[in-house]
Amino acid sequence: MSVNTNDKKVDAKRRLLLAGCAAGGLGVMAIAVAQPKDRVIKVTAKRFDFSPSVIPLKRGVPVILELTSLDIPMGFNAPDFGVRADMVPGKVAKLRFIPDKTGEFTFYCDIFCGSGHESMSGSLVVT
Ligand SMILES: [Cu+2]
Repeated sequence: MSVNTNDKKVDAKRRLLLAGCAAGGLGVMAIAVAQPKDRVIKVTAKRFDFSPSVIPLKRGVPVILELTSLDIPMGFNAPDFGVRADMVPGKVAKLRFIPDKTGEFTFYCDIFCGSGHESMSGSLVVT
């Protein structure tokens, strides 16, 4: 008889343990859902500027830049984040990265596109 009651106590403890594990599992799922999603920002180039020329980003939040040119082939180069891509009319280049530092960082055209090329730049503002 006494063995039976002990068994019941053990069962109750097991149930508590299982409930705790289930709750813990839910917690993990909630964290997974809360992961930052990729932000998509379209950037177009034309002689001799980028639109937008100032791109606000969040540190740690992955971003995908969708890059295209409206007239002639250009380049997009953001050396502070080690990324670059060609911007070709009629095509969209995707550049994904995660800003890992805050501040203002220059990006610029790195394909010679005419006499205004030297001043063709913009900034990534990471907060
Ligand atoms: Cu250029």
